[in-house]
Amino acid sequence: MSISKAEIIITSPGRNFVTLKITTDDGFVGWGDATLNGRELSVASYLSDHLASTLIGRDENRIEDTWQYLYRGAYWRRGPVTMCAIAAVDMALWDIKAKRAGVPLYQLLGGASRNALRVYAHASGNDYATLSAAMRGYVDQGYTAIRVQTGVPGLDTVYGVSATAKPGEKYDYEPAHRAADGTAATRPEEEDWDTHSYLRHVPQIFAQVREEFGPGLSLLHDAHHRLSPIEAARLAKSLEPYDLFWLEDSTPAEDQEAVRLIRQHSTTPLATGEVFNSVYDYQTLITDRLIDYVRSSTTHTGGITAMKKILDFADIYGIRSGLHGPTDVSPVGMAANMHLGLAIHNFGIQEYMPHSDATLEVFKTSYTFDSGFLHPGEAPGLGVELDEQLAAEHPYTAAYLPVNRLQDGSLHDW
Ligand code: GCO
Ligand code: MG
Repeated sequence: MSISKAEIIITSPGRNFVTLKITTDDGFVGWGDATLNGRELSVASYLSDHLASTLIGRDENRIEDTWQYLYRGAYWRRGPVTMCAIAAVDMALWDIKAKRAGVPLYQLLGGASRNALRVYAHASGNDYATLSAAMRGYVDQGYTAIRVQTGVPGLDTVYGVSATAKPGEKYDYEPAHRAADGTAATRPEEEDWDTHSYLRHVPQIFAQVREEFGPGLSLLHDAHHRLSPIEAARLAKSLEPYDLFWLEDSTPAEDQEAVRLIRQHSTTPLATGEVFNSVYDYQTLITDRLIDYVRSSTTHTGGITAMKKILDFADIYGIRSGLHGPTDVSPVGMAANMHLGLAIHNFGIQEYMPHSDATLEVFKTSYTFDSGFLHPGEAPGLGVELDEQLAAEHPYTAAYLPVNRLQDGSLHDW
């Protein structure tokens, strides 16, 4: 049995997704997520111009060897584009292997270690009343963990805050931006940022949240790489009274040593890694126990094969998973996260931003959500099938994540 076709499908049901379809010579089909938000076509080109032809004729059962061939064999290795492309191949091959065996993928990863995956939702508001109503909506749906993002007085747009979402409603607070009329964007939008106002405001919001929602609810917060090490340390320290589940990505991701400073000053649990793409990005963070949760997704980190190795490495140090699950990870990538999360012992929590209805018409999923818990379902393989005809009705439309500027006009991390 070998790979006979490798096709790349680009579709935009509400937002852009790149999906790899691998077909075997006896007709099995596997799907892999290759979506890199705002840089989608680079991965599509990597796959179609450089990888697809090398896959034809390969034994589809040799997943580890194929991974090594694409990673070690490339010479120019790592980086988000390469690792997303490898991830898609890896996911598709696992999908095929499990379909051929007739079992849901988690069975091949060791079987279920738990009944379902505890998830966290995203709540946000420009003011406290809006945030609190959004949180209430999630609590009513059974969520026990909520990410809290707030507007900041004096700033127009702040990362993670929905301008339009109603409580409990599905929303994409940050689809990569398009032109106002929905047509292709030519450049990113610009947002503004002021660290001092943010650091002053956020602890006040968490004080109100704890006061209203009590001690039991797990609260998370994402600083989205915007702080210097000492600012991040101060934020982590000032949030200690509110007992966070985690503080995410407070400093720019390249600098693993920056996290040491935060750790020295605070016992607030730390999560990082959504922009990482290799185990080496975690090496110091894990061995020196500088983080508590691994935040990558299978899509951006070389697939299930690579992510499982990172999580096994983390497990030795008592570090858990908190896999990245925004809407720019496609339903295929989310399913990969879920099967892995169900199987590993050191699962922590899964991020869950439900995809839009338009997305879920194109990607038919078999996973289920019930009272704050997700399950990947029992369909053979990953349990997601792409409707190619429908996908073709949603052509790629250029879109970019925003950039951030300080009040003096200089560029800041978004
Ligand atoms: C998160 C993330 C995302 C990213 C997005 C960028 O914690 O879910 O920060 O929302 O901003 O994946 O493409
Ligand atoms: Mg994040």
